[in-house]
Amino acid sequence: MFCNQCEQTAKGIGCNIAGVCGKNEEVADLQDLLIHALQGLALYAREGRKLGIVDQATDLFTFEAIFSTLTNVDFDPERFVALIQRAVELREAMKAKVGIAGGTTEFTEAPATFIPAGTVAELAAQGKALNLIESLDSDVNIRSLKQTLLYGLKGIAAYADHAAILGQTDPAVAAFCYEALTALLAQGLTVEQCVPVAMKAGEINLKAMELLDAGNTGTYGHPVPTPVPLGHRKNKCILITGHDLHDLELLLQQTEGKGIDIYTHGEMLPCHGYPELKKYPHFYGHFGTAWQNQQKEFPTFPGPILFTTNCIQKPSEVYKDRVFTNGLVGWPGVKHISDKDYSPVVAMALAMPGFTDDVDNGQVLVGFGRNAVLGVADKVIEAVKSKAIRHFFLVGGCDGAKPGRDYFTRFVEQVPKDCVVLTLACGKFRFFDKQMGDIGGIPRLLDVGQCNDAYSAIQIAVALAKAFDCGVNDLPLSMVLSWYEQKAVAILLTLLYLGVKDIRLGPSLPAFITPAVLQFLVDTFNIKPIDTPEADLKTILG
Ligand code: FSO
Ligand code: SF4
Repeated sequence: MFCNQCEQTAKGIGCNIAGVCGKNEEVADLQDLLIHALQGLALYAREGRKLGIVDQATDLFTFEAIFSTLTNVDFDPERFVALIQRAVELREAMKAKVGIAGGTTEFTEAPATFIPAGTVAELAAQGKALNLIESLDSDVNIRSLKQTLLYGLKGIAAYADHAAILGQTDPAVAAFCYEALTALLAQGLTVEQCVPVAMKAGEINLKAMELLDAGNTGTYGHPVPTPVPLGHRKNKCILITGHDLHDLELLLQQTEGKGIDIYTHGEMLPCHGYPELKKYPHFYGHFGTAWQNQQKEFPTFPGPILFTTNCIQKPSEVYKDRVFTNGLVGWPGVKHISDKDYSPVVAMALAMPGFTDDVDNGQVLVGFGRNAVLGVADKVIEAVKSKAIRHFFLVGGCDGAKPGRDYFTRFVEQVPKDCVVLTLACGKFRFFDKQMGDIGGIPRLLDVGQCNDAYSAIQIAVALAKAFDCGVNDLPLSMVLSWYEQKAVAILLTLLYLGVKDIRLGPSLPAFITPAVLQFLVDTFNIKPIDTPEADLKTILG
């Protein structure tokens, strides 16, 4: 195996024996084989597009299959076997349609004719033989750019899948997925050919995030500022984690009137701000912090835990029998719900003690999506003009286990009192419960939402730039971003596509970025690695 798609990759180079995330060699090889199989499907689907053949089921499968290979989503080999076989079935079905329509069906690329082996071990051997990453290109810089595209694609697929679940699709997103998967097969590309495809990935990701925003706000309303208890109350309980709002809604409906409180974990925290979710009286509070602390935090939760999407870590024996996976998430030996019927989760919650006392641990405020922030735009603009607000910082992105991530806590702690911090994604847990006060009624810490709500943050920046009649880069706004997995790569590509400059990135730079590619990013976008909070604040604020 060789995998370096996430920030915690072994030795900052690559996982080649087993994943730091818990992914074993077999699963890594199967994931590579799935990408290969999808490239075969993509060759025909791209051809089909030219002939007006669009198959929504194939598009959705492609999103799901790519999303399954994203960090911390699915660790179950059996599920990858099924996905590989399905990719080949869909490839053959698309090939037949393209043939009937008079299109090209003779492709010489290996994925076009790939035949999956019969057993899991044989399939893993097929995946291993691919040397997927090395085979992208013999030139390390082209390989680096292609990896950037592949990982950005994984993020796009995740957002597109979330949006599709809420009925929001755009055929252009799947069309790009096919373009990108086949572009990865092309040999001998130049930097000049690779960079526009990566920028296009940023553009398409913006589209995918816009669809997801429309799905979330269209279905559940625009988030409104909402206090969320961090303690608990005496009652039976279920913990829900991941990112999926639809799964949460179904769980709320299926637990209504049953004497069970629902608590969010990790990236589900911002869900408390959505009117159509917060209306349920048993949607109570938030438990724990970011994904990397689940092994430490889950043992003390006295109820079952439902995973909707990433990030799952190897469950310890202490709480493994209380974990349920759902949707694309999988861990071998963990109960999986494939039909959205959460009655086994409900039954377990009722059989368990639940919380037996009331504990007040304070509260945090969520719900500052674009609608809420721009609803007070006049106040914000006035505060900037009167110099009551000197600067905005967007401090967000993924959390993770690396020690260097305390940079983000220290950064926010040192942000001067006349500045406002916007945050999103699980990186916020480094400082989410800090009492930062307000500036003339505007809270100094504004939670925009999940990583999935990066679109909202972008819209806030664009609206402010319009109000001040300047570009986003001219605003008193600095982005200090933390990355961990591939949705963050997609968001970064979107910010670069939008021409955002001077982004600070940490805690370390992606292992798949070569020095030459980094130099290109520095020269073109002035991206910089984080330094110390003191030095960065000094540079930014002059
Ligand atoms: Fe965090 Fe995990 Fe949301 Fe990522 S939960 S790390 S960017 O998957 O998705 O922010
Ligand atoms: Fe390693 Fe990250 Fe890949 Fe897991 S996803 S194998 S930790 S690089």
